[in-house]
Amino acid sequence: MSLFTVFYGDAADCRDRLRDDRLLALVRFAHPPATEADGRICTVDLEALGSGATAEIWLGARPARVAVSEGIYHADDGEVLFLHARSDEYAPDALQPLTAVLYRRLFAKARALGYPHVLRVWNYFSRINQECGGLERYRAFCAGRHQALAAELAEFETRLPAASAIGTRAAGLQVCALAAREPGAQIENPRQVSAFRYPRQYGRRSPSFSRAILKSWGEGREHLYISGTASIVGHASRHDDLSGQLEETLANLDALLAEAERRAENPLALALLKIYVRPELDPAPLRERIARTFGERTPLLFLRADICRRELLLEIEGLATAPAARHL
Ligand code: 3EB
Repeated sequence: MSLFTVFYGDAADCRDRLRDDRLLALVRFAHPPATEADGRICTVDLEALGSGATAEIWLGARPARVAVSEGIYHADDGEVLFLHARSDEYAPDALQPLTAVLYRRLFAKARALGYPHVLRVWNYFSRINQECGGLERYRAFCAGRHQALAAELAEFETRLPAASAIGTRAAGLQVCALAAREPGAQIENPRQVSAFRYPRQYGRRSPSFSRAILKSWGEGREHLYISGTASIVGHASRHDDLSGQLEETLANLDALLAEAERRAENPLALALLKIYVRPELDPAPLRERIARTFGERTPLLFLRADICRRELLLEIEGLATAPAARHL
């Protein structure tokens, strides 16, 4: 049985993609963002760097059921559900309640559609490191997310989705998510303290996410959704230079993949990597080093973005797949 796929492409070809009735979503990275009439296009206000890849395409295994209801875009192919929503910010210091409400709405929608298990969430909002009303906006976001997930999840610590939380320039909170009918399995990184157990120095409410989610879609089809991974060992940020942070991040990805392989039915291989780099930095050395590590065959998407801890310069997320889940 075939499975939905996700791959990188050029947003300039999106007209062709939109003719495909299996399209679940086309996540376009562009600064400044253009407004799109087609709900399947989700524009994220981040500048893509370099060679061609400016969009992430989610393609169902069969024709998608697509709708917008109660302000939430959703598309499913019977097996997987993609959700997308955004909330305007009515005040810069109200990110906590805004996040809590948007998360509750997303989870309620996923549940109502028959996909109660949220596997993976992408969070985008502006001024991520800025203090507003005495609280850094990333921490306000974490507090709101914690509040919602504590209410939504019966087994909070073991059922957290994989996630990324990224700073954009556009105002408003934007959330994309992937959900399934049956749960995935939590994978934590042996080199890192679980984010949901970070000590209080990183915020009153710890970041509620799993390092990765290993999802078996049956018949040997497995996906590993890898959360944003950065130069953190234990709970502390390491290195103040880009290349030092990159090496540590690669070691973290290695350890996480090894941990997942122990739990997977099949060998996993990296299928996609997305690299978020601080806007003021030159990503060229990163590209070389990453291509050297993973081979020219792993598609890479570089984005200029802010990272959730002030001192972090880059963050890498990705998807790894088992052979049966590959058909491209
Ligand atoms: C970290 O490991 C780095 O708050 O959703 C990475 C991935 C990070 C997701 C999130 C934060 C998040 O703590 C930052």
